[in-house]
Parts: sequence; C-alpha cells; structure tokens
Amino acid sequence: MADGSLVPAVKTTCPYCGVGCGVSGVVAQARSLAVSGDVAHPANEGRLCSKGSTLGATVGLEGRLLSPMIGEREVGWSEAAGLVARRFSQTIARYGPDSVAFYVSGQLLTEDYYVANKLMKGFIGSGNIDTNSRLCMASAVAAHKQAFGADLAPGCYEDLDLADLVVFSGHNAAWTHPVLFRRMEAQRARGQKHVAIDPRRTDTAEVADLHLALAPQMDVRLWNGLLADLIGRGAIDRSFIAEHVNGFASVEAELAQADQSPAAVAADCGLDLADLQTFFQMFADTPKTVSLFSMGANQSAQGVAKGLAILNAHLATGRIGKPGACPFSITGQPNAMGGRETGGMANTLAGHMDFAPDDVARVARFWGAPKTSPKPGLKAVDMFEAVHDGRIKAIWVMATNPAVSMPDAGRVREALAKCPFVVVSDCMADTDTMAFAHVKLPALAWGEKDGTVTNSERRISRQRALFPAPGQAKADWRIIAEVADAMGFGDAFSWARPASVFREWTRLTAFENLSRTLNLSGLVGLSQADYDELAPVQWPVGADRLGTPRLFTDGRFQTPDGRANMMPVASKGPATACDPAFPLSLNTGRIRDQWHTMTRTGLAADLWRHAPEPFVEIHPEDAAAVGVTEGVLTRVQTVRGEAVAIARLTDRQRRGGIFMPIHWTKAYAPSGRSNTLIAPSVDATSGQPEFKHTPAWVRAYRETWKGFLIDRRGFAQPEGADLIWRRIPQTACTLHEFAGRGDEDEREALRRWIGEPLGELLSYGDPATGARREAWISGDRLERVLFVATGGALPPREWLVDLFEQNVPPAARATLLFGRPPGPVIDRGPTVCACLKVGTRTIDDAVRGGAASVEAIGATTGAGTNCGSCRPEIARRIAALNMLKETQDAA
Ligand SMILES: Nc1nc2c(c(=O)[nH]1)N[C@H]1C(S)=C(S)[C@@H](COP(=O)(O)OP(=O)(O)OC[C@H]3O[C@@H](n4cnc5c(=O)[nH]c(N)nc54)[C@H](O)[C@@H]3O)O[C@H]1N2
Ligand SMILES: Nc1nc2c(c(=O)[nH]1)N[C@H]1C(S)=C(S)[C@@H](COP(=O)(O)OP(=O)(O)OC[C@H]3O[C@@H](n4cnc5c(=O)[nH]c(N)nc54)[C@H](O)[C@@H]3O)O[C@H]1N2
Ligand code: SF4
Ligand SMILES: [Mo]
Repeated sequence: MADGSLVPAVKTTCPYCGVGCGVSGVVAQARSLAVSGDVAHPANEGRLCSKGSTLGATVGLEGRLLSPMIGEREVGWSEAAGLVARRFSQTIARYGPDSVAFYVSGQLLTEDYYVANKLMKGFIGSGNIDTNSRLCMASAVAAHKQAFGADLAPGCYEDLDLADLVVFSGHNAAWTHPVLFRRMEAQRARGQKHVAIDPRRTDTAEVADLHLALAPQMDVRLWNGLLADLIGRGAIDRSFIAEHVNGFASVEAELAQADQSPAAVAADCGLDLADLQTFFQMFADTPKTVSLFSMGANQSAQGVAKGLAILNAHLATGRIGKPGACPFSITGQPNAMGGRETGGMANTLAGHMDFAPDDVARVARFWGAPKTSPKPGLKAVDMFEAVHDGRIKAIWVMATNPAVSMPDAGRVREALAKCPFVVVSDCMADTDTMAFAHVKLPALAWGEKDGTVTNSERRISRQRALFPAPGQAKADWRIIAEVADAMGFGDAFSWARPASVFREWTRLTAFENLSRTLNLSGLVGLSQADYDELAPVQWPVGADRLGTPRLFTDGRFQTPDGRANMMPVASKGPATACDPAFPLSLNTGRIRDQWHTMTRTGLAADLWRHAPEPFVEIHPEDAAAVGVTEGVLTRVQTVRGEAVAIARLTDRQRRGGIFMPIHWTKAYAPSGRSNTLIAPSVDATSGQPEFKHTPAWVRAYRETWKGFLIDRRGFAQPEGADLIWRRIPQTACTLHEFAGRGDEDEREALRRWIGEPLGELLSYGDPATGARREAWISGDRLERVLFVATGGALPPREWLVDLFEQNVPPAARATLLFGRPPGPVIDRGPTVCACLKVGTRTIDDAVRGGAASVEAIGATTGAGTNCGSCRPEIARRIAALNMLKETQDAA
C-alpha cells in the first residue's frame, strides 16, 4: 500500500521443483514482489532455496508474450482460438483424431491438466496427449503400477526425517531438491546416514557417508546384488512377504541367473568391493531406510527395471508403509504428480484409470463423452517422430520447451518446422519452441495463475494469484476451454473459474470408486471460499479432510488381491555401448541455480553467477589423452550432433564419463545445447529416454580468436555466423562471450552485426594481430565494452560488468581499455552462495582468517545460511584450503 502500511501476504506455492515449498508473497507496487518461505507450509517450514528466494526477480513483464499472435500478427482471442479450433477440427475431419496431438507439462496446474486431457481423450477422442513427465517420471510410474497396482508414491517427507539411512539413487538432492536436502542434513546430527549412488561425485555424494560411484547404467546389477545379499544374510522379512507380497520366488529365480557374489557385482559396477559391502551391511542393519530415486534411475532405457529393483529391496524387507521406511520416487516438476493424477500421460486416463474397457466406459460416462479414446496415444518420443513423418499434422505444445528438452532435439526441431500447424502456449515470447509456432497463445505465469499442484509426497497445495493478468494473457485451462468451445464442445467446458474445474476433477476421482486409492471425495463440493482457503493436504482425502501422509500402512496394495508384486528384473547396462569412435559416456543433468531451459530463472541475474556458461566435466586423465585442458572450449560429439562447451577438469567425474548440464538454449548459447547430442533410446515399457548415457568423444575446439562484448542490451548469436556464442545476463547489462575459427572477415561481420551504440568511443586496435578493444561512453554512463583477441588472455570481466551499475569515475577512463580498475583489482571469484551473493574469494579469505567449519563460514560471511544448497561446496573449499595449508606447512 502506498502509505507503507502492511500489505497482506499471499500464500502460494513455488513454481519450480517437486518439493512444493510454500511461498509467502508481498506485492509492493505494480509488479514488484518480496517473497519468503511460508513457515506454516509443511513441505518447507519457511525455507526456500536460491531459485525460490529469487522469484521476485522473475515477475517483471520483460520478455512476456502478452497477446495472442498468428504468425507475427497480434490478434484477439476469438480469432486465435477460432483458428486453432478450425485447424484442429479440419485436420481431425480429414485424417482422423490421431492426426492431432497435445504435448503438455508438469508445470501446468492440475486444473489445466484436467481440461487438456478431457478435451483430447474425451472429446477429440484420441490418446495423443503426452507430457514432459515422459522425460522425467514415466519409468517410476510404470514401476509403481507393476509393483503396487497403481501409480502410488508410498512415503512422505516425515519419513525423510525419521529415516536412519537415506539412499540417494541417481539423485543430486543438494542441488535439485535443496530444501528437502537441508531437512535431511539436519537429521545427520542425530545419526542419520547417507549413501549416494551416482557415477559423479556430486555435492550430494561429496558430503554423504558413502559414495558409490558406479559405472553408468549399472543400478539394476547393484540393487539385485543387494537383494541377493540380503536374502543370503537372512535380512529379509519373510512374514511380510508371506502376507503381502507376490513374486518373491520368481525374483529369487531371476537372481540365480547371474553371479550375485559381492565381488562379481562390485566388478561389474566398477566399485570398490569394500564400499559395496559397507553399503550392503548398512542396508541390512537399518530397518528405517528410505531409498530416494530420481533421474539417474528413471532416465534410462531400463528405467522401469531400475525402479523395480529398488522397490523389490523394500518389499522383501517389509520397508514400506512404515514411519521412516519406504522407496521414494522424488518428483522433479511442481506438478508432475498432478499430471499423473489427471491422466496427462498418453497411456493413462484421468483419476488413475487405464484403458481397460471398464475404465474407458466409466470415464466416458462421467464426461458424457461417448467418443472417449479407447486406446492409449503416442508417447513423447514417438509423438514427435509421428510429427516428423507427417502422421500428426497439428500439435499444441503447452508449458514446455521440447525444441530444447527432448532427446535428439535437432530432429524435434525438424519435426516442428515441417508440421503444418503448431500452436504454442507459453508465458514467454521467445522460447526456442515458440520460434516454430504458427499460433502463439499467451498464458498466465506463476504469480498470476490460480489453482492447485501436487508435490512429491502427494500433497495438494494452492498456487494463488499475486498479480492481475497482464495484457491478454489467460489461464491455460481457460485457453483450452475456449478452443473446446469453438470446436463445438462448449457444454462440457463451461467452467466459470478454477474452483469449478477442481470440483469436477474431485468428483471424477470419487466416481464409482470402489478400489482406486486416488480419491478426493472429501474435497468434492468444496465451496469457492473453501477452495480459496484450502490448506496443503495429502491425498487420498476422505470426509474428515485430514488427508493421508503415508500409504500402505496396513500392507494392502491396489492390486486385485491386495498384495504387492515383486518383479524379476535383469541388468542390461547402457542401451548403446561406447566404442573406439565414441569412447566416453555422456551424462546430462542439472545445475544448482537454473531451472531447465532458463526462460524464468534466466531473468534473475544472481542465478547466473554460479555457472555462467555451458560446460563439460571431464576426468583429468581423459582430458589429457585428447589434449583438452581446464577452461578451454571443447567440442563434444555424438552420432546425433555436436556441441561446444567449456572444459572443466575434475576427478569428481568418473574416468570414461563426461557430464553436461541441460539448461542452455538457442537464446543463451546455441552451440552449448546438450540435447542435440542425445540419442532417443527409450525404455521399452515407459518410453522414457536414456538422457544419462550417450556415447561421445571430445576434442579441443581450438578457436583462432575470441572476445567478449558487454552491452546494455542482449544480443542473440549473429544470424548465420559460425561462432561459439554465450549470452550471460547481468544486473545492468549483458555479458556475451564468443569465439570463432575464422579470420578478420568474421570479426568484421560481428562488428557490423552489433552496430554502434550511442556515445563517445575509446578504442585501441592492433592491425597486426587483429586485437581490438573498444569502450563506448555517453556522459559518464558506460554503454558498451568490446574486447577481441587473437591470442593471449583477456582481462577479467567483473570490474567492467560492475561499471554498468554505476557512473564511470574519471580515473577509470584511463584504464578501461586495460579492463582493470585504477586501484586494486576486484575479484570476488565465482559465486558460491547465490542467496547471499558470496563468492569464492570471500570464503577463501574467511578460511584463511580461521573459519574452520561451514557454520563458521556462515557466521562470518553469511554464505550457506539461507537455502544451504552451497554448503557442500563450502565444505569442499575448506577441505581443499586446509589440505593446501598442510602441504605448505609440511614443506
Ligand atoms: N536446480 C534445479 N533443480 C531442479 C531442476 C532444475 O532444472 N534445476 N529440475 C527439477 C526436475 S524437473 C527434476 S526431474 C529433478 C531432477 O533431479 P535429479 O535427478 O537429482 O537431477 P539430475 O541432475 O538430472 O540427475 C541426477 C543424477 O543422476 C546421476 N546419474 C547419471 N547416470 C546414472 C546412473 O546410471 N545411475 C545412477 N544411480 N545415477 C546416475 C547424474 O550423475 C546426476 O547427478 O530436479 C528438479 N529440481
Ligand atoms: N539431456 C537431458 N534432457 C532432459 C533432462 C535431462 O536430465 N537431460 N531432463 C528432462 C526433464 S526431467 C524435464 S522435466 C524436462 C524439462 O524440460 P521443459 O519442460 O522443456 O523445460 P522448461 O524450461 O521447464 O519449459 C517450461 C516452459 O513453459 C513455460 N511456462 C512456465 N509456466 C507456464 C505456465 O503456467 N503456462 C504455460 N503455458 N507456460 C509456462 C516456460 O516459459 C517454458 O518455456 O527436460 C527433460 N530433458
Ligand atoms: S526447493 Fe527451491 S525450487 Fe524446490 S520448491 Fe522449494 S524453493 Fe522451490
Ligand atoms: Mo523433470
């Protein structure tokens, strides 16, 4: 409020990861927002990570799509929705319902998801709606269905507090679920033990009690070996198996097909025998064990088998449905769960119903939709293949960026470019996928949307609007309903508000429900006020509306006989083996401070400082073998394509493996995109791609010149130029790093492309080498700095970047072209703590000043005291500096 009195906080939910933290937001003026963690939300009890804490920096209207567009023409909603409806209807009339598709996202709200699914499966009559959860959760879903009879996540976050042992399987929780990780870290004080199973020594693995750096894709071998060992020791729960589990004998028979001795298992997994035995012993000794599994398990051509192998170990030991004991598939996106509930996947119907004839008939009855699809549709990879070969002629993409995030992204781009009709709904105007859209539909963003999401522990929370809808943007569910109306299905899509959609959805979960665990009967008929006030609650929700924290407490599962299934699984290793041409296993995943394709976290300058450029991590010995050194631009090639990234040499990487982050796009680093490299090998059951392994090779890029440009505006890579280009947003300017292999003409073309800004030019050039330095100043405001070199080092960028935030002091003019301040050089080093903006130098100084623990660093510098996701990195710096000191002292 203008008079400065207290503005009421709005409680909502973070739009990023599946932890589902409660956020309390206070809107100051127009689009300015202060956020803090909601202390009353059970998922986070007031904590937020670096991404959640910087939400306020992402709610401006810069870069938003604010009006529907047909081609490059802004149009009204009726024209846009009318065209989408007409083209979809015509395509269906001519080629049948399976000639169209929706590709949706775990970042839609449950209400959006429900409406999209109702339109495609119920009224268009095709199963062709799939979601980016196919790239994320599909393997866990399939494993849950086989073992439990339905896609049911057994545990809850309280189990993570109560556990005595937590196993992280392919899960870098310290970076990807930081608030939960912090919660578990707190339990270590009372003795909770952590084991990380990951080929890389991630920040999660680094601080764990035990790290098993297994060879890529060997998880099934490891978990089968564990189960065999448990059976051998008599450490399984025979009475639980007798009462509640089918299939134990067939699993035992399958185990007998291979040598399960710890020595054989350790050898195949590339592990130290003693480490493996330590793990087996810890698991055997600890009834309260939670096994978290994430993308290192799911994103595999044997992702379902990996999940089942983990579930088998828990079923055989009866460690499920008990406080502190469960297998726990952790979800990535804020509403991955909601999508699974409402039938966002091509192979399920809404409300955890499948394509069994009875289910189809029931859903059709409920919807009054006799055309309801009787069969599943195409899964994501097959769906884009069908777009490529012309079977699908119209596709509508909502809240996901497949031109970046799908495997073999080059082929997906080809498919989109060929597709006769592409519709994209997004809140941002210039995503890589938007570039292919014939019709662009402006969606509400986080902070404007209103509805529900379900987190990893089945907890339904409200996302609430903080701002009014900007421009013409509309809620996703409403956009879909308007198109449905224009297609002639209006009666079934006539909700007035999200609460009306939610009520219909809850009624469906309860409809003729004799055995489905997913039942929201207690929320049926919620009034608008109740919906507005809805407190976070875990499904199933009965009449008392208290919800259900833990499933299977009575040992009953959702199978016909109420017993869980242990399923025999055999280890297969990677889908494609490495060979002399492609000797390295390319693994991909997330960095700490960015969210996926960076359309939103990319708006917060602070989130760029931890890892500003695409990189490839390589073991020093593998790098040495091909002449790649620390910090050089490096080509990474697979049979699918090539990318160029900065080499980071580290022994945290296994020999024979390399790692690239997934986040870079055409918008930020066209040649740094990981997914042009990824082969689309999928799990035969789940259809989930093997994102964690593609055979690859690396070589130095060997640029002939390089440079950087700091400008008030951001520049995309010059059209047609064969440069390695990175655009790195800063607080008051954009830093661009580039390199090329061409000659003077290439450098001149770049200068022409960027043009000349306003102001006075200070410059230095050396025609002999082609080196060039320019600074443009208007008044005492710095407009641009351009440095180009054909050899030698370039100065640090930090001081120059900082100058854009202030006036250029007269003394600085003299040293601008050296890139150095007149006085001592500022060098904060890369950011370690994004929340408190603390860099490596500050931390190193504190260590040298005597701070000997993560806590002491926190007390002196503030680093690590907010979300804590940098704590492992701080611990590593302390250890490294202490080691250095010891060696120096000894010498
Ligand atoms: N900062 C941040 N957090 C996020 C996201 C983000 O974009 N940024 N995205 C969210 C989403 S949607 C998701 S799905 C989650 C994902 O969360 P995580 O699954 O934790 O993230 P990833 O980095 O994809 O992969 C996890 C680990 O799997 C390991 N791995 C690779 N191959 C294997 C293998 O064969 N076996 C085993 N055991 N491990 C292997 C990788 O080395 C990697 O460290 O994160 C969520 N949280
Ligand atoms: N190599 C490799 N590839 C991977 C992975 C990997 O580990 N390795 N991980 C995979 C996984 S687990 C995931 S989840 C995917 C994620 O990949 P994507 O889903 O493609 O990534 P996002 O950047 O989250 O895309 C979300 C898009 O929706 C927009 N958006 C945000 N909110 C809304 C909204 O409310 N409405 C609408 N209409 N639009 C909105 C955003 O601006 C953005 O363009 O990537 C997958 N790809
Ligand atoms: S852990 Fe971070 S990204 Fe995930 S929900 Fe919480 S604040 Fe958001
Ligand atoms: Mo994900």
